[in-house]
Amino acid sequence: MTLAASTNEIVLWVAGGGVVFGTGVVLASRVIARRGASRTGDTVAPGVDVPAAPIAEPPVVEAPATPPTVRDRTSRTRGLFANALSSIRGRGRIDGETWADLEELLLRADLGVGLVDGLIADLRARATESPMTGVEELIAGLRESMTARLSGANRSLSMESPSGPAVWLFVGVNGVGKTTTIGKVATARVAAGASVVLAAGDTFRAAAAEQLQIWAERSGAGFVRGAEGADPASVIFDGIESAAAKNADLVLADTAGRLQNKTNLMEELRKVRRVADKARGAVTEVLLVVDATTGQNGLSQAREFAAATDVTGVVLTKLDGSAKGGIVFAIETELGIPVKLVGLGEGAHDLVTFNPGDFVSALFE
Ligand SMILES: Nc1nc2c(ncn2[C@@H]2O[C@H](COP(=O)(O)OP(=O)(O)OP(=O)(O)O)[C@@H](O)[C@H]2O)c(=O)[nH]1
Ligand SMILES: [Mg+2]
Repeated sequence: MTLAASTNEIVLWVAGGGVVFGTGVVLASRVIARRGASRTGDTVAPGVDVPAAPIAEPPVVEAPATPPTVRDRTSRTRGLFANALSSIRGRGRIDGETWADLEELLLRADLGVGLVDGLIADLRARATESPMTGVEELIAGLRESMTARLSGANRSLSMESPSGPAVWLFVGVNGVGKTTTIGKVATARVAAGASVVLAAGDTFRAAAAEQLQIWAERSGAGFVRGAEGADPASVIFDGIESAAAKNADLVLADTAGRLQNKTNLMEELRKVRRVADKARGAVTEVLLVVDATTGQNGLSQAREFAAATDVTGVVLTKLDGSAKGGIVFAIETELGIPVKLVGLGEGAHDLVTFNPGDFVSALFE
């Protein structure tokens, strides 16, 4: 038996044991991974003995008196901007180094080469058209161009289902924060008076359903799960049917993390979507969850997911721990998918609607 400890929980691996909940203690069984029921294309070979993933019990965080803000929680990206802008201001005049500093700042914040080139070219064109009086004008110009790149997107989340509950499907690669985001969305929607059901469509990862169940209990949402290894599409279908029978407003469907380059798993997602549409409800959002700390890597994942499914919006998680907040600009301008929600921490209330004005001011002020 091995004992592992993390900041939020203690995890005990016990041979052949069941799952037991205690105060901050989760016991998870060691499992034989997917004997005979393995998903081809996944990284785990059939019949290989691997430890079950620990149940990622979400930390209990008291509801804050005021909701978290992007400004409070994005200190790493803001720090990057503050340092670069202060050294540009310190030099006082626009010269070759100024342009190089700006370019470096934008690249380090992970806006991506294409977008950075575009922004710098815009600024240079402006400077040529009417010579800039000083660095403040240059910085203001950059801020304006960046704001413009995020304007006009429709960031609303639709609950318009002609009959039955609206269904929001959460997709993305492993560990990006899909289940946690569902917990946060459930918390907010239940508090706003909606009747919400969580459907445990991640039937692959051991303990995934238990993790979602904890969120359902904490948020006051209903919960539907299937057997481990069951077809995710049928579990989500059952979840929608059960929600429809209870006149619920919203189903939040979890899915297993998957690599975007595994075509069979992407096909499985399409099937989930088809089957969900056949149930007594309507898929009104397919939300791609992207981890902001992965920067440009997250962008290429987003590109593949968008090609495989009709993604309606992005949830950008872990912006609180990332210096790569510029990925917001890259996702929107290069993929044309609106960032709708932003994750600012691990707690139930650490999710906000993305507001470009607030975000850009947080970077520049
Ligand atoms: N700091 C921070 N941590 C987050 C955020 N969102 C999720 N996490 C953490 O990221 C880790 C993974 O979250 P999960 O919700 O389990 O991710 P997932 O995408 O469901 O993972 P799989 O189901 O394994 O694919 C957990 O430790 C979460 O607490 C966020 O916005 N900020
Ligand atoms: Mg999950």
